Amino acid sequence: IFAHVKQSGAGAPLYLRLRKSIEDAVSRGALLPGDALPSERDIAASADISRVTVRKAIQDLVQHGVLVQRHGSGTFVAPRMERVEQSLSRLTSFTEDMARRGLDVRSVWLDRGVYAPSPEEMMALGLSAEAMVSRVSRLRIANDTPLAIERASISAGFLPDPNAIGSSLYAALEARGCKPVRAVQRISATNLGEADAELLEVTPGSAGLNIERISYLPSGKVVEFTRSVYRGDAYDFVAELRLGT
Ligand code: 16G
Repeated sequence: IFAHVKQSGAGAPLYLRLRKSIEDAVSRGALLPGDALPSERDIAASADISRVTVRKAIQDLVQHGVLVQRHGSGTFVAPRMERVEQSLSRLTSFTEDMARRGLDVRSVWLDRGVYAPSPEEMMALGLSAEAMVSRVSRLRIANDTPLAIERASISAGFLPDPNAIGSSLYAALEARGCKPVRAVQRISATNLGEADAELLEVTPGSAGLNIERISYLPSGKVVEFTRSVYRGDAYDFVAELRLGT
């Protein structure tokens, strides 16, 4: 892949020629989604070009979503991303949504614990200042592609021990007899900040969707207040509209 970079694309800057060789290798399948790229040093040596040039080509490809960089573990060919079409009219959990599509679900815990509620949580969940709140923050991953960061707040009255959740929050709530039956969801556009972009393996500033979900028990009590950031390049939210008055 790298040996003939210098002989290719005469006249073009070297980093563009390297970039083209990597893109070609990806499109003809010599490099597959998820494959690790050799180190900058090794690429520089086999192509006989400087590491600065290699870095520039790699950064360019990361920006264009061809490669992804994972902190500490290197550079990989980006997993092929099919957009997820998500209905806006059914109340489902991430686990259910992904299972229905036949995708493997994984979560990385970012935070779980019981805290004194923030003013925002008190408002959303209707809590008094003395009540406690269980926070469950996870990076949600389907088939090895991180899709969303979800930060859920649940009144500790409904979920006293966030450590007792297995892989699904809704399954845990259902087991405790407090599964939500209705939710109000608000979606707005955002540009991902550094930290969220790194978790979602996209370039900082990429498009994202902020989604806030407040869900209710049959009694009308709020059970969940979740703020999520979804990858803008991964989701289509679909709603059916009917002519109304
Ligand atoms: C969904 C919900 C989230 C809920 C989670 C539970 C959105 C934007 N978010 O992803 O509010 O907490 O499902 O999933 O739809 P789980 O049962 O797999 O943990």
